[in-house]
Amino acid sequence: RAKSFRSWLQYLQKTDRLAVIDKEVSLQFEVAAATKKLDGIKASYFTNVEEYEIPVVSGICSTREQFAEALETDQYAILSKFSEAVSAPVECRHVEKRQAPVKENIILNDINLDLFPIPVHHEKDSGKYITAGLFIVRDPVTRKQNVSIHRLQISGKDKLGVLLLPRHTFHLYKQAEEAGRPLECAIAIGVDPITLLASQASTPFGVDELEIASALREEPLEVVRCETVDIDVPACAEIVLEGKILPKVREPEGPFGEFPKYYGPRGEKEVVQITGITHRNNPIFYTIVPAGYEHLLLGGIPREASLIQTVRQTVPTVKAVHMSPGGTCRYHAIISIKKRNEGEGKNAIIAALANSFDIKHVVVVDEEVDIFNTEEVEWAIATRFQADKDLLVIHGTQGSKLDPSTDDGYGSKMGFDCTVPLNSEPMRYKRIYIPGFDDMNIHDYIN
Ligand code: FMN
Repeated sequence: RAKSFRSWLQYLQKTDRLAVIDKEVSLQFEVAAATKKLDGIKASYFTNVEEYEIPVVSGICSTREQFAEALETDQYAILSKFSEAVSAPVECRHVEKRQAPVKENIILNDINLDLFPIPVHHEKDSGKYITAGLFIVRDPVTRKQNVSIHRLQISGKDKLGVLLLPRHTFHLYKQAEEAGRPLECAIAIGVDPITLLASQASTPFGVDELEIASALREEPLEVVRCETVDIDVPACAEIVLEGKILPKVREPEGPFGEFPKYYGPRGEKEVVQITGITHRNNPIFYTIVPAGYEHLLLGGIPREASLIQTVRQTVPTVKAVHMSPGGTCRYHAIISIKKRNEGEGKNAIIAALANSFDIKHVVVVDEEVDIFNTEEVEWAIATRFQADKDLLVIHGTQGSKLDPSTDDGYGSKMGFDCTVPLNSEPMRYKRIYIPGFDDMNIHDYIN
């Protein structure tokens, strides 16, 4: 069901989680607004987008349950399944161009991105943005590909502005630029939800996220070589833009409404020159509305998979981790542990802060607290935490540059150890309980 974008849409439709919107909608805010109204409830499929024959889809995975369904597992096993795939990637399978749906239409001349219905999402955005393209580049030395998602501003009919934060794609681009070369890239829009999630894996440099997608899918992902660049892309993608990031060229990009629900600033950014376009017959354009659950969870789940492993190295009894949506699924980590030794709560905080520079606040609770229930977590902070001994503050650290309360990322970190002291006398932290409550069916008592 999650092997291609289209099969996933069919599955959502069959299970009544796809809202087909036939009313004419504007690309300017209206697509984003309707998608946001349905966020976490249904995916949206806009059949009638102003001046376009091509439909727009958004919100294809906006709950944790949907990611679990795509991965054919349950919510609690997502992280272990994801971690296993990251540690054992599987090679993709190359297919002939004639077997690849994405090659049904090939455009090499008169490239014009106006062909596609690309939305403007938020009030102060600088213009139209592609937000859901897998950005694929290749390391010329190892020939391994790297996959991520980057916001892409439409800067001209064949030109995109791109935000490359200092991670793997940026590193490969800098290497190329220092050698005076462009970095070839391909942008695959409309891929299955598993491949989308795999693109967000936190991996060591040199791991190809498409191979992680193959491991997660439990069968090799079919890929096909591009027309104008030496890059392999998912053969079933709806649309592929081929191009190169130009060396020594920077142009204005932004502002753009980002995942923390603030605007990332306008600045001089790298530029992608488009050299070719391929797309399926009757392509569907896919967009992610920034800061929606789809965006947050896509980043959050792979981060959780990496976080639990890091914490486990220090506190083997870690039970669960949660990057909560209120913390943008990036800045807040909530961790439950079975504390066996005094001090392990603080050790878990330190491990979590070391896992990712994005993590800013950590809450550690005992294993019986449901960390996916924010009221339970707040209750643990309210009743199991004293600031003079349970608070850890670290000043002068690097965090997310998109957190407006930092000075370009420079700020502070904090951890709350809300675990109960091991030597506390038994009644002091005993939760109140009404015997029989759990097994009671209230409908046996009311009409
Ligand atoms: N990372 C960026 O550097 N720039 C972006 O504009 C950007 N936009 C994103 C948009 C979405 C919808 C999502 C889900 C993620 C975005 N990211 C962006 C995060 C990267 O795709 C992600 O951190 C990725 O794992 C980086 O991969 P890499 O370390 O292999 O380069």
